[in-house]
Amino acid sequence: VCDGTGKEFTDIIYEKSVGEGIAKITINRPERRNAFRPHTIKELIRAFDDARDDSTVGVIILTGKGTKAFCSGGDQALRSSDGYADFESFGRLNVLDLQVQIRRLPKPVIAMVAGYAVGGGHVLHMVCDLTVAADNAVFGQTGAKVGSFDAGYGSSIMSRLVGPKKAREMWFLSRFYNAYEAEKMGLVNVVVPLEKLEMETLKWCREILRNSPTAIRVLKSALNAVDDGHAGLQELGGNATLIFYGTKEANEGKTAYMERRRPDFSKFPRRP
Ligand code: 2NE
Repeated sequence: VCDGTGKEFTDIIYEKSVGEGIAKITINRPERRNAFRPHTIKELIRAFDDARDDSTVGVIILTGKGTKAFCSGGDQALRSSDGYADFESFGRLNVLDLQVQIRRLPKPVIAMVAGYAVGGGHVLHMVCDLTVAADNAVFGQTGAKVGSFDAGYGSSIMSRLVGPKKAREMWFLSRFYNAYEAEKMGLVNVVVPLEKLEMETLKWCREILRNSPTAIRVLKSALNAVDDGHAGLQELGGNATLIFYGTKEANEGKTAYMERRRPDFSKFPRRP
């Protein structure tokens, strides 16, 4: 459980199942219902970076320690006039960077939710590709109650998931919804008994891992492309380039350049 720099994580647990292709990242602040501080987010970003770069990893699980909470959002005790501040004299909203990282990560990220997924913790589960919920899960946005909001992905992705009316209800009323209500609203993929949560999540991981990694990579970027605008197209376009580089046609261009000759693309078809 190291971060690759030899330092142990304090706010998260990072595990990889050797030979299976699954990485599991657990927010480890159960005494605060897994509320995050800037340091927690920095560790999460490092772990997600590692899971992205590790070609043996095909699926990533994001979860919270214990059964009481997935994540209760930003640690309100550390909220300052310019974000959340822990060991620094200025505040940060670095959870927004983490949201973008999860969204652009070319591998599926599954939120495994037991207990509360509220506030910024609710947004984190929404930016994950899939959500497997325990029957004790509770979902909601508390922003309007505690004087906060997420006007980025927290609003736009929610509106896509549950529709514009329900999204307004969630944000304006700050209600909590149980797992079955969340499933009905389209917020989660499946609800299972708490004791089966991990087993069911692993089953979903293994089903994904049986499938083509490139197909999944392109599909993830395609499913996000319209909503993510230029950044979404760039992600999708990057995948086209990645695949094109593996063709003889692309290789002819590079080889010709290296051999200081004119490229000969005449043998490559101009497909209808
Ligand atoms: C999560 C919830 C509903 C759980 O309730 P319950 O009754 O199960 O537990 P309790 O007693 O409220 O919490 C246990 C301990 O965890 C702390 C509590 O203060 C308590 O501490 P002690 O009294 O034992 O010392 N705790 C829980 N959540 C915390 C938090 N977020 N920050 C700091 N301490 C927290 C209930 O605890 C709850 O409603 N929590 C607050 C949820 C919330 O409003 N989150 C912030 C939303 S804003 C946000 O996340 C955000 C954003 O809007 C935009 C950008 C970035 C972040």
